Amino acid sequence: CVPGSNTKFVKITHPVKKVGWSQNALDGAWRNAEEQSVQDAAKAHGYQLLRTNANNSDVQQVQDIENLINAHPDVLLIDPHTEDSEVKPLLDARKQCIPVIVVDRDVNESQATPGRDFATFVGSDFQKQGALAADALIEALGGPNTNATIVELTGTTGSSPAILRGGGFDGELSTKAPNIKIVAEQTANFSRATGQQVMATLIQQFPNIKGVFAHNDEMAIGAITALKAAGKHPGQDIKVVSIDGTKDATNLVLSGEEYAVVQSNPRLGALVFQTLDKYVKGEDLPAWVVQPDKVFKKADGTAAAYLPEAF
Ligand code: GYE
Repeated sequence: CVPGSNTKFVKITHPVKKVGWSQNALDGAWRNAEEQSVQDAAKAHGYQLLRTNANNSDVQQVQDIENLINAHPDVLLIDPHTEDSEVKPLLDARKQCIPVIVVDRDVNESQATPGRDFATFVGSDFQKQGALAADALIEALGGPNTNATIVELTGTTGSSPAILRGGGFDGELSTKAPNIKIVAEQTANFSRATGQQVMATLIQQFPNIKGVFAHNDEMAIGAITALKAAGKHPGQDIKVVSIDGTKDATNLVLSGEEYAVVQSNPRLGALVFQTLDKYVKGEDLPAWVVQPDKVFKKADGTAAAYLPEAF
């Protein structure tokens, strides 16, 4: 690879010592657990980790990645805030012969291709998570023939988990239970406080809804607070399902206020560094290294069994 030559695929031929890591935010249990697992895995491998935190800002993350490129790491790990915004600095890394592994959130693969522009994507199947959440909510509401209205609290607009969880959920719902209608889809930026605010407004507008799907646990927890403040009884008159598997949400499943939590395992570090090792050895990588996830409910004992390892 010759820097500036626009080489299509960067193979590293020297041992890895310095790893750049661009984190999109550190704003809650999920991201803290992910961050910890990346740091632990880097340490276990004896790598130096150059860390940045973009605080949910695309402008900041683009700058962070450019700064990391200037520090000449042997490899760069990027967890992009949104699908499109970090494509440009990712391609800049490639031009500087620095291989990139995309972690957790994907980039828009019509603009950057795994195996050519970056080594691979390591992360969960967000679309499947969305479909699993729909299956759980359908079950909670009484099955495929149920007539009901629900609302969807979406994650950060333009982020791969928000796009794919939304698509997976909406597709599964409309095919499996066409009479359960989504009356509002509104973003709450993966945030508990925003989830509470948005739900407080939605429950006034749509007092007869029977279900809530939140793209992450934090928003569901905020929504449950708002629903109770509005006189609703989550778990009884309104069923709530969300994604992540935090300790707080798993406890709400056990207390009955949430019906189910779909896992999105944040502990990606070990898998990322295993993948990096394979890459350094010259092994062919798949375009996507999938992190498998489960569903946690109260009735079947899965939530109680999972709780000790929740984050
Ligand atoms: O669901 C959310 C966090 O990218 C899958 O980011 C991750 C999401 C996670 O803010 O809680």
